[in-house]
Amino acid sequence: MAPRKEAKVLVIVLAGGEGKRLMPLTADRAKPAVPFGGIYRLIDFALSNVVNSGYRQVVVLTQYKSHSLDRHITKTWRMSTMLGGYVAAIPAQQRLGKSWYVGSADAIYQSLNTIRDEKPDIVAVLGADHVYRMDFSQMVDQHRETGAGITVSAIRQPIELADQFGVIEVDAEDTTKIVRFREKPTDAVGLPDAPHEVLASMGNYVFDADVLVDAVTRDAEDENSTHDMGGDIVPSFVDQDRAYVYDFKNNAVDGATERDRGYWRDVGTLDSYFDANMDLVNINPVFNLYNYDWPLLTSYGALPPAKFVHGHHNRFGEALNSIVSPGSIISGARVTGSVVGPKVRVHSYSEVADSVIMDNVTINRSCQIRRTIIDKDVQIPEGTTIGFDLEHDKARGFTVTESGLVVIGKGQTVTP
Ligand code: ADQ
Repeated sequence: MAPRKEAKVLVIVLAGGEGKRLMPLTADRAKPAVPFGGIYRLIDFALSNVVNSGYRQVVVLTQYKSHSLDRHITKTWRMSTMLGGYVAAIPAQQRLGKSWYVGSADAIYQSLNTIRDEKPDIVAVLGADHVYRMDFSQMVDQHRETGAGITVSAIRQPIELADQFGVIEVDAEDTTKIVRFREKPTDAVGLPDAPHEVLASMGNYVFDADVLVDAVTRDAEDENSTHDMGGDIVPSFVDQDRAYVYDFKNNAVDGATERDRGYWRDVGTLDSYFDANMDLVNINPVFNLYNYDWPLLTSYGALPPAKFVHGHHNRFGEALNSIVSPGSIISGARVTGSVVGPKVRVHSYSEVADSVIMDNVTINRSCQIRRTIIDKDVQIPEGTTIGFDLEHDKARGFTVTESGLVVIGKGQTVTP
């Protein structure tokens, strides 16, 4: 048999998410631009997966507070131009007529000129705010083999989270076929072999290009539609019996270990965002940043290496079970179980535990900080305690989650 022609794949990354539940981290940036793991932004995971999957034609649809996202994409991802492709950010204003779009299907509809210009065979539509490694070419291969109208990638999730996801029910005989898809149901039923789990859509879809063009064009003309990929487009393919599922557990990226295979986190809330950061500093991490066979690409400028300094009165500057980014200096202070971003200073007699500290934060002397997320450009004055007296933390204007996590917004003024 002659080998099948390689499909020409265009990737559309949906990066317009507002991320309300991540406030204050999304106060002045889109959710895909939220820093993660010290030197990354959330969108870097999706884009690294795209590039590592061998795809080079990528458009990123942005809208909400997209300034820092656009800047990051331009700075980090222009190298793909050198690889004979492009990663282009298209803000909502540059698309058809309207200055703002309604739902994710409308975003694609307004960008159809890109598909017409590129003439791809296949379009992969991907979310931009999950932490994972995935080889999309394996999903595209399955799509082409089954002849599906749409292929949706899916992973099992606890049933309590069903109302945050598109929930998939498959045919009992042919488990790749979707028989029902409901967006964020509040009455989901567990899986036959696992009553406490549901099969959740990961928000990644593969289409034949002409099928996608047709689907979003019809959807745009439908006055009853909310113009949402999960809410409208996927169910319309299920109704036509043309929707298939790609099971993420079959995906294998180069260099994956038994332990981090199948890792995928939706970081939609402050607690899940924090937990996913903590996954990185686990002694035996469930998400392995050090897999150089499937590199995670990003950009943080020309910064010097992190430094650990012997501070006052024989205090060692140290970080244990932590990751520390370039440009940071820990001097006579102790950091444990934490993710430390670039250009952070931690001064003598301070202790930081189980926290996420972003770029350019200064923690002055004799501070005690635990279970706290500190966004960029915050100055912590000498002798400040955070994360111990949560009422006091609230009174100072910090966000405190139900689980007792403290969050300080970008540039927020902190009093001791
Ligand atoms: P949600 O993430 O809640 O659920 P949505 O808010 O539409 O759905 O976000 C999906 C992606 O599109 C995100 O990457 C987001 O940044 C982006 N986005 C949102 N609105 C956009 C817009 N108007 N224009 C451009 N981009 C936009 C989705 C699916 C569920 C699935 C979960 C998995 O709808 O079925 O289970 O993702 O997390």
